[in-house]
Order: sequence, then structure tokens, then C-alpha cells
Amino acid sequence: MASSPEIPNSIIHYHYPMSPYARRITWYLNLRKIPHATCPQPIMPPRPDLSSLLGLSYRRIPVLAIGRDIYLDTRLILSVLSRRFPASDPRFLPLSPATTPNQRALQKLLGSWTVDGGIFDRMAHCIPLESALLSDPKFVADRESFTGWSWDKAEYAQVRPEALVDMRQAFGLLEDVLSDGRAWILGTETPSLGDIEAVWPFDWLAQMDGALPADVISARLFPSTYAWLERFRGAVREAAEAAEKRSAQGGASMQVKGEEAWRHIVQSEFAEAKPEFDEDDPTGLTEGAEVQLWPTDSGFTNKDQGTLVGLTKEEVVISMQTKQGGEEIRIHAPRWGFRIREVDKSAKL
Ligand SMILES: N[C@@H](CCC(=O)N[C@@H](CS)C(=O)NCC(=O)O)C(=O)O
Repeated sequence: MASSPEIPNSIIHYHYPMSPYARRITWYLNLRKIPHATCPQPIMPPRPDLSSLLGLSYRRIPVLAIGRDIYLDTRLILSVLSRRFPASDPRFLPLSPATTPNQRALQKLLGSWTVDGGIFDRMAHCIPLESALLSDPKFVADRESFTGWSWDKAEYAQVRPEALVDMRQAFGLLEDVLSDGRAWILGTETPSLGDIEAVWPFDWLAQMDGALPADVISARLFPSTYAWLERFRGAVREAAEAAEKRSAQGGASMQVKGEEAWRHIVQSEFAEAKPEFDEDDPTGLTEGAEVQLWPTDSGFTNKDQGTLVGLTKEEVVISMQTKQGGEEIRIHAPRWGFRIREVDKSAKL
């Protein structure tokens, strides 16, 4: 096997730039100036880099590899990056920390609200009816199986007003928080993880032509929120330019193709030591069980199967073999919004 390419910090971010979820990770890495590799993906499956090479059934974007460990879901990815690259590490820039209990709670609540609070559904229903994507039968069929709801234009036309009403309420919540004149959502001096948790659906929609009618949601109606969006974009633009400059000097981030990414992963060490296992987990699952793992909110028909090797309050870890090469990798997912089921061995008989 050819030798593995040098990947900065052994981080590979599989994503496509239009993905609002993936931007959370791109922003985090760039704001912290953490050099990494990206492996660009198409906006819909098949994604052979993930399915045929790594053997992942999980179809959501983004996915992050660190060494031989593969992390699913931005909630887990952000918490793993914060743990592995702590603010105290002088090689990287810190984000403003959430120091008070109120800041910590607001940061957590903002993350749950934007990821689990139905915002993604509402935001998707604000995509303008004229969007080319809604007229592409392949994309529509793919997203119908992904979300479980109809992406038919007539249905979208019916739901859109309701989605706008809900998003207006969501913009209103942010406007309330920002109305005391704070520059950043937790009242910090510079951006914090709280800004990343909060900003992504609003940034995505506010920049999409034709998504938001100006008499319902606009800079005039939500001035503090729109000013904050601009401020945040300025901060990430600056960070992205700095990252590009470092790459041009050969010092930092890079792009890799799927085959190179796979080679790096299978030739790496595990980034994490043996995962912890809580024997008293309420599910009663035992270490070494053969299980299936899948998300419950979207992309729920894509189930991964492997050996259960880690189980904590926050995280589940399964071990499986890459499809190409049969090398062991560990797949990490958050507990919230994921289901783990022991495989009924008798069903195979
Ligand atoms: N809770 C997941 C949600 C990820 C998600 O829904 N990603 C979208 C892209 S923004 C997706 O995978 N869409 C279908 C696709 O790209 O195939 C996360 O935080 O990572």
C-alpha cells in the first residue's frame, strides 16, 4: 500500500460547502486556526468515499475523521474537537469561553434549539419554490427518503407560510437576546461556541435569495440579529482568508481525495484510547454486543452495524471494518437522537 499522505492533525472533514451543518465545523476549525484536510463530497449520495471505501452506511454530512476514529453528527464533532484541542493549547486560537452557568446553559440550549428544536425542518421549508433543487426529481426523491416528508412543490407551497411564521419567531428570540447591544450571543468579547451553535440556520436562510420575504424577516425588522450575522460573517471570512494564506505557504489545511483520505485513516493509529463502557447503562447493552446504530431524526434508513465497544452518557462507539481493505475503524455517535439495537442473531438463521 502506498504510504499515507500527511494530514494536518490527522483531521479529515468530509463535507460539501453548501451544507449548513458542515459550516459549523468549517467555522470552528478556521476560527480556532486548527489545520486540517477536507474531503469534498457531492450534495447527495452515492458518496463512495464514505460508503465504498470506509463502509459507512450513515448518509449525513458532515463526517469527521481523526486518525482511525470516525465521528458522526456536528454535536459530537464540536464537543470532541473542543476536548482534543482545548483552549489552553497554545498552538491554536481559543474561542471565547462560556464561563458563567448562564453562559454555559445558553450555549447548550442554543445548540439543542437549532439542531433538535425543529429549526432544520422549518428552514428547509423556507427554500424558495423557484429553487432549481426543488425541480430536480433526483434531489427531491433523495431528500424525501432522507427527511421522511414530501418535497413536492405543491406541498412546499402549502407549508411555506407556516414555516415563515415559525422562523419569524426564531429570529425574534435572537433579537431579544441581542437587544441589549451585546456583540456576541453570550455577551463575550469575541465569538464563542455559542455563536456557532446559534448562527448557522439564520445565516443560511438570510443569504438565500428569495427565501425570506422582507416584510416578514429582514434587517429592518430584526436589526440586532442581522448586524450580528454580518459580524459573524466578517469574523469567519477573516479566519478563512488566514487559513488560505497559511495553506498557500504550505503550512496548513489541504484538500484530499477519498482514496487518500481512506489510506490515511487505515494507516493511522486510533486517536482515542480504548473507549469507556458504562456497564449500568439504562439500555442494558453489553460490551462486545453486535449492534446496529442509526439516527432517529433524519437519514434513519441508513443503519451501521458493528461491535459495541464504547457507551457513555454522551457517546456510543462501535467497531467495524472498512469496506475497502477490511481495516478496523471506530464509529462514534452522540446518544441523543441515535438508536442502538442489538442484532437479533436468531433472525439470521
Ligand atoms: N444532526 C446532524 C444533522 C446533519 C444533517 O442533517 N446534514 C444534512 C446536510 S446540512 C444532510 O446530511 N443532508 C442530507 C445529505 O446531505 O445527504 C448533525 O448535526 O450533523
